Amino acid sequence: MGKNIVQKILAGHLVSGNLAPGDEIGIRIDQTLTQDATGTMAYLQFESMNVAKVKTELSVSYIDHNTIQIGFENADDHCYLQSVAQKYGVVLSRAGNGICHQVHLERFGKPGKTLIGSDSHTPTCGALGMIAIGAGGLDVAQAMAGEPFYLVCPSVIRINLHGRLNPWVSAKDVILKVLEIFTTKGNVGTIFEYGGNGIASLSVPERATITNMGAECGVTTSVFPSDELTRLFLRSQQREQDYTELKADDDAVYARTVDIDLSQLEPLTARPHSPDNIGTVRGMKGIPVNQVCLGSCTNSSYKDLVTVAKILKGHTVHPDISFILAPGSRQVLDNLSRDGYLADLIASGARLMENACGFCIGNSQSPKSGAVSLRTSNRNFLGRSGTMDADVYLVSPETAAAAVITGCFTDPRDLKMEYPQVQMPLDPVIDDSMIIRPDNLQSDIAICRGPNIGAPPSNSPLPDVISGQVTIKVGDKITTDHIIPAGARMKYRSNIPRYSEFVFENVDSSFAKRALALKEKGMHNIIVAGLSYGQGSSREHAAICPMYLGVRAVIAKSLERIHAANLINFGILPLSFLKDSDYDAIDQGDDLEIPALKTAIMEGSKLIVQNKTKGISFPVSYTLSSRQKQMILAGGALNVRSH
Ligand code: MIC
Ligand code: SF4
Repeated sequence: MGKNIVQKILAGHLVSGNLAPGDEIGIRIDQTLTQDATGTMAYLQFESMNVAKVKTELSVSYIDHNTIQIGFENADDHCYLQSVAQKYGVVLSRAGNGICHQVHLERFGKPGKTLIGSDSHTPTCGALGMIAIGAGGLDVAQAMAGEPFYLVCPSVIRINLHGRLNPWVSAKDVILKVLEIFTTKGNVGTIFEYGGNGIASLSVPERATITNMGAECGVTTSVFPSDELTRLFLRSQQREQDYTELKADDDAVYARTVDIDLSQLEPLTARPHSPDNIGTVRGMKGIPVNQVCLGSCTNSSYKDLVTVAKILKGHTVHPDISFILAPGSRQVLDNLSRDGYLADLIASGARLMENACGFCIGNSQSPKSGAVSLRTSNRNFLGRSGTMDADVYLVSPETAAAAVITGCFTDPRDLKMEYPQVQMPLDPVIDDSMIIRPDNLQSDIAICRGPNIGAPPSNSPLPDVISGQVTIKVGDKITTDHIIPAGARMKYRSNIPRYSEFVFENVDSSFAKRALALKEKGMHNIIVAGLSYGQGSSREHAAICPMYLGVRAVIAKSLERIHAANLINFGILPLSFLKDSDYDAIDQGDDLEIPALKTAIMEGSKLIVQNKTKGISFPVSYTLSSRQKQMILAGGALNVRSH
């Protein structure tokens, strides 16, 4: 039986388990990436592992998220990251060099390799034919220490792209179509593998838009074959030597196959407040727009930005619109500038931001109250822009440009203009001077620890009885942005006690105080949730901060992959309801008890939750490998290591 691309790469990296969907496997990791907002915690954890140098082929630390530097905290983090990278053999991409996924695609990703990154959009590099997976910082730290990365062996869904996109329809519309088909829930434990004759017209950065936003579906990753276009891209990056061809065997088998005819697609948008709330741009026609943000790790390649520059040439941004431009990398910005397109964008009235995450994570450019904001980024969760009552729509660069001109939602096909067919440059300017490679000769590097750098968090072993209260009951699709907001709060990422004050801030601002008060009384906090709990980002703070507040269990209808792994890593028990009626019967404030935990978990037998307030009990399920059982019992992965 032939192999698909996923099986080929996983088989070449397998260190434990069998490649049978649903089984836990361990894989060797060739490359890691971290970004600053998750990186400080990852490196603090790495330091506690007492390993002299990273053991991967390549580990890169990016500074791209917290670059606003209001107060000393961000700069303290940057200084820590630079010194720790130098000491442990990690490559550092300095602030100003660009967003991790875009830079990794350009400068480091390699077909056939494995990559894990402490950011949920790490799958972007799947565009190069890698298995690139988002994970919590602790998993990345362990991979840097040379340990395998463990995951549930995914089942592979083949997505066949046929035909060619029509003018004004682009890669963003493809992934929005995929989101319409698969939605943001129910895809845990699967990988999307792309194929079909349609991929021959999609350049690597266009493929990257598609793999990037696969993260919104909750899949483990997405992957394209490595083909002639991959070779051309790598050649343009002056690294043709990194190319290897990678394709599925003709008789490869898939769990499911889905066909998308590219020629049938039209401009689409994800409406507020979820990336799977898909509608046509035509259907939104005429809605007044207040802000347009172009950039993020999803759509800020040279091609994306030149396309917009060409559409906007000779136009001035509509008076009602604030037009924000954040290029994905310094390379993109440099080439835009040398080729004259930056001048065109500035002439049109673009407000040029740093090539960093910026607006996408809500730490700048929050729109006005009640605004309609069109963004080429990947997430439009309620409040993520920093403005609670803003309506954020996700759109392609073409749709964004159309609104910049007209001031309202406009199908770009109605612009009555010839579509600018932009090709990726074959010979862009490459300048790696903002990348610091570790100097192997220096071993006595002092780590820079400003007052914002805390200690790696710790938990106590699992008690035999979880006895406490449902401190919060939430509904479906709770994202990690709900659990622990980023934006202006993100500067406290390295200071757990301070950051923990904001847990569930936008859902129930009294949560942190109530949880801490219960903890001080010796009671445990329990979170009750609906479907797809922990969607979105990989931030392990969505586990660490609740842990700090004394949360010992989450009982949900279902949990998303990265968040469930993060909970286990920090000793919080992820449990699932067996029946929706059991979820319905619980109220916030109910006293719960889960007895005889240790033996039950060791034996893998079922757990019964007693609702003391209601006088009822119900069974819950859990899926823990023997490795994860050890972690849960010890109170987290770091405790297992120290024993
Ligand atoms: C995001 O897009 O939400 C982030 C910010 O990049 C996160 C990481 C983080 O919270 O630091 C992600 O996607 O994992
Ligand atoms: Fe940065 Fe936004 Fe991409 Fe996250 S999704 S890595 S915040 S640009």
